[in-house]
Amino acid sequence: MGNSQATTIATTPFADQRPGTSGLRKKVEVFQQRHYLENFIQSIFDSLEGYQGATLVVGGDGRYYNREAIQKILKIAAANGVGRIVIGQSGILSTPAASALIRGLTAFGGIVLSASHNPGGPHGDFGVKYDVANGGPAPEKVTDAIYARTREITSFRIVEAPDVDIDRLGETRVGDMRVDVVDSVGNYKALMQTLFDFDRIRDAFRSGFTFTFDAMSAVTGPYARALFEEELGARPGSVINATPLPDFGGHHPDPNLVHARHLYDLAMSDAAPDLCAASDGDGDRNLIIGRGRFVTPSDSLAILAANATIAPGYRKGIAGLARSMPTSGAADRVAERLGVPLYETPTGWKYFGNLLDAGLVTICGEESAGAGSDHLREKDGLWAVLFWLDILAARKESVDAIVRQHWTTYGRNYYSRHDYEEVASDGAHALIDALRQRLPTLKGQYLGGLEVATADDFAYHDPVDGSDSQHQGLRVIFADGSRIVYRLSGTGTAGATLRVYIERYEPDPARQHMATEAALANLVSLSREIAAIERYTQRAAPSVIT
Ligand code: VG1
Ligand code: CO
Repeated sequence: MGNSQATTIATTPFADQRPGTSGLRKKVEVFQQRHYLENFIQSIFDSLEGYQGATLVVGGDGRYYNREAIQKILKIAAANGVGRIVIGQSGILSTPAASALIRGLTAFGGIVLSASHNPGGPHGDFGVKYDVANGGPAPEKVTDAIYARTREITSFRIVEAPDVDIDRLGETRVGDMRVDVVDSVGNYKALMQTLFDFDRIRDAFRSGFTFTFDAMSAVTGPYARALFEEELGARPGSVINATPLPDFGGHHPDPNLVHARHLYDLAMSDAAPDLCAASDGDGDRNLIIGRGRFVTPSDSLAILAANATIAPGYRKGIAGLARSMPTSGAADRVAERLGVPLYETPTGWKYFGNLLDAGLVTICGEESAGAGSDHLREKDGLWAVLFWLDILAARKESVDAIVRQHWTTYGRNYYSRHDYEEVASDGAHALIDALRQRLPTLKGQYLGGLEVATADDFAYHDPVDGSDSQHQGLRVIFADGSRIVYRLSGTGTAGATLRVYIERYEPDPARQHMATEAALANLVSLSREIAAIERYTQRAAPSVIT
């Protein structure tokens, strides 16, 4: 094969390379250890078959260590006989743009470098995720195989070659492998154009629709500028924090009410634009806030689904909906009314891939600010924002009016997630173990005046490939449909993060306008009592509420 300059380097395994909810995420310092990245990349190749001579896509969210990692990956890929690598210019590809590129090129797969919404910089986080040929995150059986390989690896292969100039567009070579540096934005923009009515959105901006998009100094800046300002005519300056920075300006590129507080404040102020939106470090999440109205991600998913046929790409209707288990049941009511199936999957986008590939679902989403459709196999932040823009342009109503009308029709799912971040890992696991033990005894009990209808440890059976995934979150479901869900995060890099998801359904329009905090107060205190959170975590209150 074309790897004449390849050398084999002896190495020893690292014990901590198990991919989590979305790839391997660790502190930058961990990735900088000698051979740490090399081992993981070689383990990916060792677990795959058929990539010799094939095309792979590589890119990342531009965070610190992105460039170094790409140079190493190029040399390891060349040594392993990859035929061609397509890289986003300067090594930048948003997670959805990488997915679009893999699909557009019918590539073998891709390596995406990101730790998403986690902070960046020399002391921040880094991550590596392998995407398969459908453009989606590798399924569990692949990530399990990669992890198994990392436990046994004894050597990796690498070519000695000069670094590639990844800032210059065009073709070059590493050893015998072809490398194409491509425009990161063009291909993605073309895909969006097939889904939404750009003329209609352009008209809305021309008629004075106002919009602020916060790229949070992360990967979506160049995409957002090209789409919203240059293509669709949003006022220059509508996209803020548009330059991707390796440390995201020292902030968490997490579009939620804590880390994008300034956007929330703007949306609630007298100077509020019609729509405020944001995305995360790697561009797959979205935040939607109308003037005076924050839209919970679970509601946003339901509203997009209910209005889907407005957008040209979905005019024919949707085949089905999918949501992760902790996501609220708002989408279920839309599915019911549309007469289409609703699939409930474990947390993480990798579980949607099979359903999308099989044509069983068209739109899917997660409570963690992720939504997407069968146009890709990743969640897609800018897609969600464009979808909202298209709906707003067509309906000519405010975000607030659309949300309220949705609740009147379908009922409101009050919803909140409480995160207890970076608690001691032992305590967090003990909490989950203890609650899991008690689940069978909870059914039929009255807690805080509410009867427990079911309490279980969520497991998922994939209807397409027949695989089973166990222990995907503990659910306490009450007779009135309220729910408390507990699970441990699979994306953190320090200690453990306990996520508690709290939900209550309110069908009565007269009672749909309470503050979420008040509407959920009883369930929130129950959530702490049931799991004895303070006893196990030494935390009386969560660190982040979204
Ligand atoms: C979190 C979210 C999950 C999401 C995942 C990756 O995982 O809860 O819904 O799919 O992040 O999103 P966890 O295991 O920490 O709860 V991203 O934008 O970080 O790639
Ligand atoms: Co992300």
